[in-house]
Amino acid sequence: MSEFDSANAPVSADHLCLSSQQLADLAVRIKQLATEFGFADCGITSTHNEAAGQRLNQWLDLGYQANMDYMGKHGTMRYRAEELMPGTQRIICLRMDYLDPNLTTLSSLENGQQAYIARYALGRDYHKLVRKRLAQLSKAIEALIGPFGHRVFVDSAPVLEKPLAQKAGLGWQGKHTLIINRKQGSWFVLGEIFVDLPLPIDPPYDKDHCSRCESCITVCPTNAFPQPYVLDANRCIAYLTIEHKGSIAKELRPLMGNRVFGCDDCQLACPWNRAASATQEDDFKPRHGLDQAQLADLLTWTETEFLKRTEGSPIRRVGFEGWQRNLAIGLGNGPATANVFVILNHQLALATPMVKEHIEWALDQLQQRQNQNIPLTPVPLREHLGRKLKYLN
Ligand code: B12
Ligand code: SF4
Ligand code: SF4
Repeated sequence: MSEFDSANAPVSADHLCLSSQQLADLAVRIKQLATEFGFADCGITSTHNEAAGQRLNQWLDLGYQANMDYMGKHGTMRYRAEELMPGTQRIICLRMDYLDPNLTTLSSLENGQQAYIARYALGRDYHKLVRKRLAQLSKAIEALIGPFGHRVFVDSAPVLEKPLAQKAGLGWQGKHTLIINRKQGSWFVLGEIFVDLPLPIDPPYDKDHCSRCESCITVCPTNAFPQPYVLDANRCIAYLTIEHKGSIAKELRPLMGNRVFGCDDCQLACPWNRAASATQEDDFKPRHGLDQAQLADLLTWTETEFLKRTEGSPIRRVGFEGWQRNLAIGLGNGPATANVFVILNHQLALATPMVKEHIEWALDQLQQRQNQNIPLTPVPLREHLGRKLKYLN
């Protein structure tokens, strides 16, 4: 029987009976369990997140959330954990790697006939996988100490996950705003368990290793950083291709290239990702050949096919109409082949008015490219990275 094991353990506040030594031992055990459940790192932090909350409010005031109204909807709850889950005393922050380093990445970005899908979205939806593991981890903690108050989150509620992860010691927020681990890069997702246990707190990650580097800002295709450490979602391709509903501004379309779901350029440019760690999860491996898919083939999917092939995938979030819109833009930015003209013209008759407008734009772009030899927009990453690129070619 473990020292935490007590068959009659009461719920919530009575856990305060655990001595500080028992709480310290429990924190160590939780971190071991986190590794066993596939997490790359785990840190524990307090609920205090006011400074990040103030910066969130500034960001919202500037309108950088674009149409993501949910970012401002819950007010202070997003940075005051006790308001989200009364009784919360600590937040256990975790991260899980998702990158398959054997994927061809840069060449996919450069191939105007291929669809580029963000590396996190090629396999199973991380929300499902991480949530399952967080629930298993919580159960394992419960097996040690008996029932306790807790709730798991993975991008699923108003939680400022990145500042919490930084405070829990998982890494620093880079100029591209994502959390980076100095040894393992940034190709991971975050999750949390809010608990009512007064566990010992880990020191925050106070260093910032960005230094004078500005690679992410330089390569961003749409110039989405008004200043370092601040992202304007209105211009971010990840926002446009995943969260944005309706028409995409014409001036941004040529800059999107073949990125049809999410964007990784700022992470690809980051020197701390040169030796990033690989995922241990088969669930993150590409499904349905999505890492090599041709834009034109994807545009021929019917809605039924879309729903079938994106089952359990994060791509579902964009919906069939958004998916078709993104593919039309990708095709408009690619080579003007006879096949592409045929497919776009065929889809024109079937499309909704919003998609139709994007297909017409794509046809116009291709026509112009054919007539006046408008060159394809180059991907600045290759030139930027030069010989520094060791993998993800
Ligand atoms: C909204 C959202 C988006 C939006 C807006 C992104 C953004 N940067 O805010 C869009 C749709 C664009 C997006 C894109 C992506 N996202 Co997203 N997204 C979120 C979400 C839901 C909220 C993020 C948030 O709170 N934004 C609000 C702003 C205010 O927060 P912030 O960027 O941290 O802003 C801080 C800085 O500006 C800082 N600050 C301001 N001035 C200064 C000055 C200095 C000197 C410093 C140090 C800091 C600083 O203060 C602010 C508050 O702390 C989180 C999940 C969650 N619930 O937290 C996932 C999340 C951030 N996304 C994630 C991912 C993976 C992505 C993509 C990589 C997906 C892709 N490949 O397409 C891209 C990356 C784009 C990018 N460079 O950020 C992961 C990040 C994991 C990691 N390693 O950090 C998260 C945590 C989801 C998860 N559970 O794993 N996302
Ligand atoms: S995800 Fe792409 S578009 Fe968004 S900030 Fe990063 S490089 Fe720019
Ligand atoms: S590319 Fe450079 S500036 Fe951007 S996050 Fe990485 S280290 Fe920081």
